[in-house]
Amino acid sequence: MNDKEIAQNKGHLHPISQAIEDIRRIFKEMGFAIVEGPEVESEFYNFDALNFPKDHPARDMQDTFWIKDPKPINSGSSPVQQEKREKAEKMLLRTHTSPVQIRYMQSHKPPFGIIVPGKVFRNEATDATHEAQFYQYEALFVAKKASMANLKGVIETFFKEFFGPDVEIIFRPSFFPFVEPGVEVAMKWKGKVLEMLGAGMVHPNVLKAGGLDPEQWQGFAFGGGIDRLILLKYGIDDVRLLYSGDLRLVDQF
Ligand code: YSA
Repeated sequence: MNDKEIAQNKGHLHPISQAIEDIRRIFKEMGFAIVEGPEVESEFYNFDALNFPKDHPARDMQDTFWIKDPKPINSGSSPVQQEKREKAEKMLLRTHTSPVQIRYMQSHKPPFGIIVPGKVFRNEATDATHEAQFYQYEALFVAKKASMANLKGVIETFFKEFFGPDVEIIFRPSFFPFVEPGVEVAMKWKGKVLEMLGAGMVHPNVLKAGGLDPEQWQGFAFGGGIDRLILLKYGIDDVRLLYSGDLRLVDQF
């Protein structure tokens, strides 16, 4: 067997796993802890606790994979038990990694900074920049004082470490119910502007849902697409190729 054949047979990490390793390393160096959360989530953590109004379009069947026929959590039939059961039974495949923000705040005392890489799911049509199952990385920082300047600094440091010092990123205003103010970060890609992440200062209602007093604590958060980081870093044309199992793509990494 020649050297090339030996190298080919050795195997290696998939580019998504490599990107997750890079993300973990870069944020660890900035002092963030690596955290995970469940992929099957409750409507409460995925939407309610994140300040999504009841009628927000993101809750539509088109965006969310709801879990069918969940098992009853108790068998009582009083109105209170029925209401509890209905609330508890609405389960889904998480549409973003943001529910881990609430879970972490509920079980940890600030100050803290966490990074959550993980799989998410959306019931939507796929194209070159959209998959129905893809990866996000979520960051949450909570302390007595936190500012948009801190948020911008952390995001810029991450992009420079991931892409190299000359990377160009665009900050522009955006809206997410769980932050105020909200921004997004985009990059130029194939003559278009491609959204890379959503971010902002944690909304007081979200701090409250996490059991924290917004008079005492401030925070910033962001959540970005890992697949899109890979598209731009390696010049891949279509996110769907990452899930195709085609070794001609995977073996290039
Ligand atoms: C916003 C503010 C915060 O304080 C914290 C997090 C966020 C992000 C929010 N949770 C969210 O999911 N926003 S998003 O729907 O715009 O997705 C975030 C990123 O995921 C996008 O910028 C994009 O990079 C990626 N993404 C979204 N849908 C995708 C996708 N990547 C591949 N396929 C899809 N279908």
